[in-house]
Amino acid sequence: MKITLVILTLNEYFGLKTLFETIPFASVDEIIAVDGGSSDGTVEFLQTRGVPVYNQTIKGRGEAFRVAFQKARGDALVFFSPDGNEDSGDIPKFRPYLEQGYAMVVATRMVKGAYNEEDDRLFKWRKWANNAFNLMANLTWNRGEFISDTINGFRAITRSAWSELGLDGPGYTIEYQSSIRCFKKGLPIHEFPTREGRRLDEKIGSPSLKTGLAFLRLYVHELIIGRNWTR
Ligand SMILES: Nc1nc2c(ncn2[C@@H]2O[C@H](COP(=O)(O)OP(=O)(O)OP(=O)(O)O)[C@@H](O)[C@H]2O)c(=O)[nH]1
Ligand SMILES: [Mg+2]
Repeated sequence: MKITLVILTLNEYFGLKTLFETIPFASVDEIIAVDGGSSDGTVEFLQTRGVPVYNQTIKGRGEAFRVAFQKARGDALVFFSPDGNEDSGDIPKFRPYLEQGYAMVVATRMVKGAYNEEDDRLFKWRKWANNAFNLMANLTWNRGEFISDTINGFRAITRSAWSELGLDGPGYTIEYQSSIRCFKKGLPIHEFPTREGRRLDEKIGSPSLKTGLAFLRLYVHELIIGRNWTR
């Protein structure tokens, strides 16, 4: 099975500079980047290291997934965000499960043996909100084994699953939608525990309230459309 590693960037020069050399390139067959309009040297950094960078014409992470599937040649794509949240050492862990036939493989921050960036805080607002959305998706659509992290971006999706799922979700909802539609179709998902790191720079990534409302809108939309979407 050919696997493409997709680096997703929007002004991640700082993280990339720190993490790039830690990426286990030999564990994948192709590496590309999809960039959402960086102006901090991210694109130049990747290009000088031989990584083809595809620029989005439409903004958002959802669109980045769509561009990735248009441009990559792999049978499955592993999505990696080089901002410090994701452990590059986990990249080789996706392959065995993809080769076993799982449609989607997710690095989970929500099981025993895993770590969520808020685990050492008293008030884990983001984690709790994620767990609430996660429970809603499982209770509404999942008829298989409970999935603990329907939202995390660190995941792999096969090309054949992608073509069935017809994902059109905007921005940060793309992963939640990918999990929901796998549930609806009964496609098999496998999770392995990961340790979520801190963002390497001081930037704030996804705005929590706006992203939460977008998740809610997506959940309602998926309730309304059921299994009727265009592939
Ligand atoms: N290609 C592309 N990448 C994006 C876009 N928006 C965000 N990203 C990247 O997606 C990854 C995750 O985004 P973040 O903003 O860190 O979201 P987050 O992890 O929920 O937020 P933090 O916890 O603050 O890091 C990062 O590597 C971003 O650079 C986009 O529109 N296009
Ligand atoms: Mg992040």
